[in-house]
Amino acid sequence: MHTYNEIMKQAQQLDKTKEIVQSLTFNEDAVDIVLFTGCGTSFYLAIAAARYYQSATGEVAVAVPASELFLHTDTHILSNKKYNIIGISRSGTTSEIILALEHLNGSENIRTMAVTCNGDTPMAEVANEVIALNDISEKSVVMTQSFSNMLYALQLYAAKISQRVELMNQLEKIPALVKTALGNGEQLKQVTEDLTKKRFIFLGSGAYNGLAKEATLKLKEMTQTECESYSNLEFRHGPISIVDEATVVILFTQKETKDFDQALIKDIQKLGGFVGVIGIASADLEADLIIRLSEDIDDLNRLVEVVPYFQLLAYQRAIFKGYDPDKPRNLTQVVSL
Ligand code: F1P
Repeated sequence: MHTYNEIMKQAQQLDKTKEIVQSLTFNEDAVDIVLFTGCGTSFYLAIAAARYYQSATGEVAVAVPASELFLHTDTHILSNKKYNIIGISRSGTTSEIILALEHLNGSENIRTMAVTCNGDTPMAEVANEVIALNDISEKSVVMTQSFSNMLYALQLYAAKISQRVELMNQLEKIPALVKTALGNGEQLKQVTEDLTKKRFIFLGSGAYNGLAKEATLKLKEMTQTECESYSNLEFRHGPISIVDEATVVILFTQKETKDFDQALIKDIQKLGGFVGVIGIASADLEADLIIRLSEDIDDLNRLVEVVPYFQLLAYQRAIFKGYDPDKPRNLTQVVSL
């Protein structure tokens, strides 16, 4: 059971990741835009990391799928701006990420960084800087601890660049919080073991939108369930029409969404949908399932604490339905063009 072991051992890896990032020195020369890129899970990670980076440092940060950078370069890259392009890839060998970095390398306005679980790859070779988490060698096809660890590494990187000690202090709590989260999988069983539920929707805004997208991918990869993700309040603008008794909506809440959560939950429940909430939630919030997280840490710093919940949701659902999470359908560990 590689997938299960890799999920359950991610807290220990986070401690190692912290040491690695803390031991590195980074190029801090100013750029106009920090662009995060990757494919699949690594692209969803890029979305969360970009939102975190911009909020932490006050610098402009965007996320673009790696293939877009060589297919539609002018759509994404301005020749008169300076970029730090941060490529994310567990394997460091995915075709599109290498093509993208090779395509952009050489321009005097662009410097690159690779964030990977393998520092001995063409991707790491091509980049100007590298964060290599070499201890993570996932056997599983689906990305689990590589996702949480590369996201954590990029949060620590942003905190370092910003020189904001309070961010670093909060991020240091993450390995312990993830350990606790990994012990809370039981709470998900009323969803994972209910086969009348056929459709899953994950709602997350800001940096949590990247997590919502990654949650859909985990469930798709491990259970082939059709699922969707939206920014929380976007859901009412059309997609809500698909809600019925077979629909589960998992809502990632944050301080900023608090005033809007209850009405959204009620609107979904009125249509027969089941709503699970993960995050800070006031004592009077009503939903079908609430996984209440402590307020000791800001929502943006706690991103990685939320990850085990949706990974375990996908894993438990796969096991309950009789699928083997180690052998996801139609997938390979590395995609080559
Ligand atoms: C990215 C990725 C994964 C996906 C599958 C194929 O790989 O697309 O998101 O789950 O396993 O590879 P990488 O570039 O991060 O190695």
